[in-house]
Amino acid sequence: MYRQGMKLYTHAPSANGWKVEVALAQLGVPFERIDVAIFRGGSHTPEFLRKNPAGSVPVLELDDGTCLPESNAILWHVTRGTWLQPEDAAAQARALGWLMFEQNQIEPVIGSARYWKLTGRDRGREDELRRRVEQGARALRALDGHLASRDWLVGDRYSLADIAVYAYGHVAPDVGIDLAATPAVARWFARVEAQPGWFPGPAPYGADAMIG
Ligand SMILES: N[C@@H](CCC(=O)N[C@@H](CS)C(=O)NCC(=O)O)C(=O)O
Repeated sequence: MYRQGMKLYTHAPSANGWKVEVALAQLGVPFERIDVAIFRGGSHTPEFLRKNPAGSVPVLELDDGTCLPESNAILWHVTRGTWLQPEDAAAQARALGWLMFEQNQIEPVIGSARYWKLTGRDRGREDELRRRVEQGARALRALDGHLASRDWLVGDRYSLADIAVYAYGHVAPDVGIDLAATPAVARWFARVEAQPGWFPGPAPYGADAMIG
């Protein structure tokens, strides 16, 4: 069974890494977890860059040495053929659409703004921070419209799409986005958190992440 030897290179404060860990936990798939000290250059060593030239976590290394970077690509791979991935082609395309929405409108928007704000990188970037917070609030309003009449992002059950969008979506209050404006999103966060095997994440940033 190829999954027995999987290694996940990650870092606890990364919600991208958390996505993969929670999916593997909910699927009951064993893996070796390797923490990469990304704020001390751990993801830019020659050895790590051979695993992911982009120098970022998470990376999933399969037991044959194949390395898969990009959290949502990893999610897609580990959920293939499982209850966490829709079966029919149109529903799979819808799930992919949400994974792309997350990488366009959530992770580089709410995720980046939160990273700057919580680690002291917001100084000198106040206008850009404000723009990202506004863009993140708009993304959550779009999500709210979708979730107003349904429980889950795709079809009628929890899937990898919910995991991906929740990861950096649910930390929106850290950048001052008020969830009272998006009640359907707030209810959906609670439903995600009630799923068996769910655990809280990401971990708080450590002292090594702070500047200034
Ligand atoms: N689009 C990528 C983003 C990965 C990413 O930005 N990872 C961050 C942690 S959340 C990282 O490793 N940063 C360290 C670096 O880029 O040097 C994904 O979804 O996996």
